[in-house]
Amino acid sequence: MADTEKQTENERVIFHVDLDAFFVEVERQNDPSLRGKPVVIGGIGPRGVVATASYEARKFGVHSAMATAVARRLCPQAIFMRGTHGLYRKVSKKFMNILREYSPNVVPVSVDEAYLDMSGTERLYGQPIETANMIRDAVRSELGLPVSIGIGPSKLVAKVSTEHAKPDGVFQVRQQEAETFFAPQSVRNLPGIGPKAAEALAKLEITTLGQLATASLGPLRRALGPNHAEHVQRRARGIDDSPLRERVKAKSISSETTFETDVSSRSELEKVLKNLSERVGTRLRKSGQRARGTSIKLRYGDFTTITRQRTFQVPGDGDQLIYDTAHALLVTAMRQRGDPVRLVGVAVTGLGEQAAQLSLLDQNPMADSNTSEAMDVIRSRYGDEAISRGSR
Ligand code: TTP
Ligand code: MG
Repeated sequence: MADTEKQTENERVIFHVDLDAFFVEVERQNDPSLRGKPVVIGGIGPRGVVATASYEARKFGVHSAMATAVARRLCPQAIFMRGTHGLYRKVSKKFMNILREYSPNVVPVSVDEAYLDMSGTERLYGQPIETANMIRDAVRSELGLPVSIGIGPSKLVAKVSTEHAKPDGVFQVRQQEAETFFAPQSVRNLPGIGPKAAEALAKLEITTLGQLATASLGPLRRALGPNHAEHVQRRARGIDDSPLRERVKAKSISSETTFETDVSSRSELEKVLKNLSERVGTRLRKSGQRARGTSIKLRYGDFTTITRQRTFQVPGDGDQLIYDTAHALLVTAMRQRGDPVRLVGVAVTGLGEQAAQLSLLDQNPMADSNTSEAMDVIRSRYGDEAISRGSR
């Protein structure tokens, strides 16, 4: 007993704070008639993709990254709208500022999500659950938005707890409970396990975190890669020692495609470039950042690789801006060398808050992001796009 208490005392207290159905709830603030109804926000054109859905619409199976056409079939009575991206960014800033009143260690991870280190704040605020409810009340009264908080001894456990807190709740898991709490859950609930990894694990008949935690390492290494297996297995047991601020935010976001057979047709390359630009744009907007420029990467049949980069006049996050710049780079590169291409990649570079602030000077900063929304091609949350630190 004494041991357990001591262990609990030494535990870190991490909050994972995540707004509920963020885009929808912001729209509801503007238009209260949307409350209580199924609402879907995303691209509304034929290729549109759902950015988010209200919990009323989720009951019908609608979710982020689904084709809007499918969402319409599942829930035809829902209200479909493109949303107002500029507003979400402003609300996001206010949200982060509220969180900063409760902890000096706030690490935003996306527009509506942050980790807070609340270790040792009991004297100041009381028990973690009470503190979490104070924060929720503050967000509700200052922004009118519902928010959920997961509490854990690590970022990992806090994040998984949030899924159990939602919507509009709090959920705490202690270190000693973490392994048992994780065991029955699907491997997909472990952050970092995407559809591909889940598929590889399913082939080994591993579908739950409990099975993953006890699987033999040999096959696991083959399925997940030799460097990942042990790390993933520790996480499946609810173990995560990573510091709150792991690394600086991604300075670039990139996505690339390798062709089965080398391509020299300009129109085909343009089509792929457009698709990659949209993917990268979606990730960029979800991260709440703006970019200073775009780069493209071309690998030719003989494996020589070139990259070309161009800075935007004003930092931005719109698909059209990214594509136009990438396209200009492609045209120039093809003029210099018209050989068949094996791989093409697009990246946005120079991401950051500063880029976002600079863009406020722009007279019409939101125009392009709004159009992009209708074009958003949102893959799964842990899709195969690379997020790199901009070393190239
Ligand atoms: P999430 O926090 O993942 O989703 P959510 O806030 O809508 O719902 P909840 O947290 O209650 O599950 O993402 C925050 C916002 O980011 C979301 O409102 C819309 C946007 N988004 C996308 O544009 N594309 C996506 O694929 C995802 C997951 C989110
Ligand atoms: Mg959210």
